[in-house]
Amino acid sequence: MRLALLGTTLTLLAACSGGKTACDSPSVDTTASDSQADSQPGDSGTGDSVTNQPPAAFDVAISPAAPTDRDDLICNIVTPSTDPEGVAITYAYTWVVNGLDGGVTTDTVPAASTTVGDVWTCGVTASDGVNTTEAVSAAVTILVAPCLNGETETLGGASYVHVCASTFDMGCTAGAGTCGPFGETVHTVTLSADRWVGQYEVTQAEFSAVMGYNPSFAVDDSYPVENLTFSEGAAYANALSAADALDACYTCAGSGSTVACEPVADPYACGGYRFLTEAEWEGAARCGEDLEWSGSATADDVAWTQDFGATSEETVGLLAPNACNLYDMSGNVWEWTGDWYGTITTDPVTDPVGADTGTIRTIRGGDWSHYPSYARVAYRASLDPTLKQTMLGIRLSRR
Ligand SMILES: [Ca+2]
Ligand SMILES: [Ca+2]
Repeated sequence: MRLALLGTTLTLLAACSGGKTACDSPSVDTTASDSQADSQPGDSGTGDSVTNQPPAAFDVAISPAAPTDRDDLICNIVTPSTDPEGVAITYAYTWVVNGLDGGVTTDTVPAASTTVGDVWTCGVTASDGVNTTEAVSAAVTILVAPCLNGETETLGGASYVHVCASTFDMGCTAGAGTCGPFGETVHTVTLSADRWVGQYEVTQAEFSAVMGYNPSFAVDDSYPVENLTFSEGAAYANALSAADALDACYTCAGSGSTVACEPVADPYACGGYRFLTEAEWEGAARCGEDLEWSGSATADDVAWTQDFGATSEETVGLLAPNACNLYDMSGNVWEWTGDWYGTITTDPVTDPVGADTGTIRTIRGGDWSHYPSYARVAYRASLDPTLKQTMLGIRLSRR
């Protein structure tokens, strides 16, 4: 009997030799005539000798095995199936996410379709054209991608870049140029959290759209907003926080150009939009490099300064960015930081906040009207926070 079956099988195989289409013919099943105990689930036909066996068992696995939301998911056939009759196997993919149809029918789920916390499995059906055999992968859970310096994200309607937690030397380092007279003491700073930092100085268009007025002296939508007090900038940050239902990082009274704002006690604990601390500003400006200006050892590559002979600030983002994809950290307009200006010592510090109290706040980055030396990453300056300058603007940050 086995011999007879084998003979029948060989006959059918020969009939299939023209290719898959021939084997798919219903006549394959109807030509068999006897009733076999070795009938297999998935065999079509009428309980006959079932010479057409389903594809052999096979294995599939998703790579990477520990994906993040930055990875495509790829369903790999680890051990291919084979068909006992030698018919070419075709595979069909069904992805399941969190127990529901994932809506993907190819071997790849693009990263853009996954979300942190999703649990994905890949089901694959091997077919010989008549019979099918299925394999299901192990489940993978989408993890949070590790911080990547310079990765961009739109927050509050503006472009931000990721600046990852780091430890770096701040102040008068080897690459920091001819150090200024204002306490650029070299010390090691640890910033313990990743942050999103505004890719550009806040523009006049962005500020006026939210605040309803433009305090700037040289008016142009694409220019950085300038000529505003620390508090006017803080009020703008609070407005963005309110729009995104985040913590307010400032306590403010009044409105418009006469608003008065004070920062919350611990800026690092605030979830809303705020100025960078001085250490955060320099860490972002350096972005792991030791260059005199933010992104270059040559000022004119990256910084609008007096070198260009301009009569006002420039459109943001026209020169080269630094390693974190940040533009105009050096030059164009100074930027308010959140710190009271204070003396820096050589002690290593973690998440520093500047002086406890003060009357002047630290500003950073130099501007279009001053020498390039003011735009050095280590250069420290300060201003009474109730004052405003046509060469002083803002850049915001949030966690
Ligand atoms: Ca088969
Ligand atoms: Ca700047």
